[in-house]
Amino acid sequence: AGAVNAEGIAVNQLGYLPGAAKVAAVAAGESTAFRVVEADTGRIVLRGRLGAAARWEPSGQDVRLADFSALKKPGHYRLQVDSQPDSPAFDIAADVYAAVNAAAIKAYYFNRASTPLLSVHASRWARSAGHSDDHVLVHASAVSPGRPEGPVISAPKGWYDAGDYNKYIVNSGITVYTLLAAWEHFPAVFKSQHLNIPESGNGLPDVLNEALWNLEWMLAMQDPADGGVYHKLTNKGFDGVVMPADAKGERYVVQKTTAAALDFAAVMAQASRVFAAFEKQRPGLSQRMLAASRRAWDWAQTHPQDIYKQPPDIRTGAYGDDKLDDEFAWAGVELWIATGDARYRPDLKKLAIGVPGWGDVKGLAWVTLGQHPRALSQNDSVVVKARILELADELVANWRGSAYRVGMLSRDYVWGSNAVVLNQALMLIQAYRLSPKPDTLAAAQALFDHVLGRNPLGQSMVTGFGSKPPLHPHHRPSEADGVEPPVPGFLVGGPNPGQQDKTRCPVPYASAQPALSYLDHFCSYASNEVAINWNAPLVYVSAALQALTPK
Ligand code: G3I
Ligand code: 9MR
Repeated sequence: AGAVNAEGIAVNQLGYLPGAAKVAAVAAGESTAFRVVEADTGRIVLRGRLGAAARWEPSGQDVRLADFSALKKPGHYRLQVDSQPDSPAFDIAADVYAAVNAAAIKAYYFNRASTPLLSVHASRWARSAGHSDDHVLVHASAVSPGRPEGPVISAPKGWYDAGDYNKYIVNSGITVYTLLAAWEHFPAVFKSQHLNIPESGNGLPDVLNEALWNLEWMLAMQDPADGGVYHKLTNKGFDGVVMPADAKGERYVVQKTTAAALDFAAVMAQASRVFAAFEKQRPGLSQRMLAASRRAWDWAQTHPQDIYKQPPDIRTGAYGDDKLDDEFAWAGVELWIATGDARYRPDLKKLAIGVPGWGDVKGLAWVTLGQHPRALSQNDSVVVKARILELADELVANWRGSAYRVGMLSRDYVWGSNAVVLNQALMLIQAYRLSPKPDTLAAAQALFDHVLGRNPLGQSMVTGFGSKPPLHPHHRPSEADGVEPPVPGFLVGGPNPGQQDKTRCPVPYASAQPALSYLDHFCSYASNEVAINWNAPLVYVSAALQALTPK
């Protein structure tokens, strides 16, 4: 860390698809020209002029852009500017994002609870099982009035949320939705993908096998007595830096909330749609999911405002959200599309759009609506398209107006900013699917590039990928396993000027600037943790670019 080197050339460290928009960012200096050379021979393959120097507000630095989209020939290259260090080497190739897409899904396997990771699947990151979660106490906050206190439930499987070992329904909702949406929108990317997980080869695509690991846990989080859904399954406090098998704290399910019920209802309705096509492999599953979804929805109708309130003896993540109209709209849309029953249909004219995140899911409703034109009336179709394009216009304008050619504004750099980046890209991709304009895809590509190294830190934000990947994520297994490289395929949270962890860190952040507030140190849970909801748009966007970029 320390002073930020404002020199250098930042590129997507993986590289670019042949037909993609290709932009590098260069710290502004005297030079006004760039060249692209073959990394191995130094032979010049393209010369170009740099754009005018301009200040990028989120980093406070002056930058020039190099557009080398004209170079389409597959190869291994570097970008050069006089009196600057060369860019990292990168590829132009038709399969340049296949490995990161596969690893980003496999990362979920690495975060599985209740099962050992065998070396045949997990290689050097093999580990013993953690958290059987078959003897979970129902916390006092979750016991219904008039019912006996202190029952025990079984809710095994699922993924650890992040660098901690707890399992949260709210965060699982958007995560599983995004993975299933990737499958629904771009099945060709996943059909023959082999992730080498225990279920591989069982007749389901691996992305669905992996999603099922968490869906099965989610189903167990619904109280069969009333259809309500527990907010989380957790320890009382965060574990120390130990492997899952050595984290032996008592486990609790805590409070049934409206947000949990609705996120659950939304995802189960979507999953029932997806798994209807796999009735042969998983008989009855689709119907079971739809029934679970309806019950959770019904529970939410009679408990419309049960906000999560962290009990005094529970200190783990809250995922608290007191604004629930977006959850109602999203669950309503999913149930409406899954059943055709107009009773679930929200008033689309009154429903706003936005970039989704765990606490704001209305954007997901629009994603689903955009995917199901045949379920919509003529009028609805017009509203859906208008709303999605309206958001995309705003995001494209931010991209066009950005000196860095990345549509992130200073205020977008929050805890988990890398997921803001990729969820912006995800929403642009929805617009591109409805109205394929090159700038829309270029703006999405730019955001993807940003988390793969085209940023002023020259930092790839995905473990195991790029020339400068994160080495010390806030991920307990990666820290405790004695294996030098962290578990691969995880997107870290990214720059966050909140720096909520800074008093716990022995070294300072790179800078206070929004886009530079990042620290590759285990201490930094506010900028360098991993999380299931952050990885999901990485899966989605890497698949989408592969599927949609013109050859
Ligand atoms: O909502 C306000 C917004 O109005 C304000 O403008 C903005 C300014 O910073 O802050 C917003 O609140 C932020 C909130 O996330 C919503 O995005 C808080 O500052 C920020 O501290 C909060 O961060 C959350 C963090 O937990 C702390 O609660 C992250 O979104 C969330 O991803 C993270 O999740 C944790 C789990 O609790 C535990 N497991 C790990 C996981 C990842 O770190
Ligand atoms: O490891 C925890 C991480 O998953 C959370 O996102 C973060 C914020 O809630 O908290 C981390 O745990 C820290 C705790 O809050 C304070 N003591 C140090 C813990 C990190 O090792």
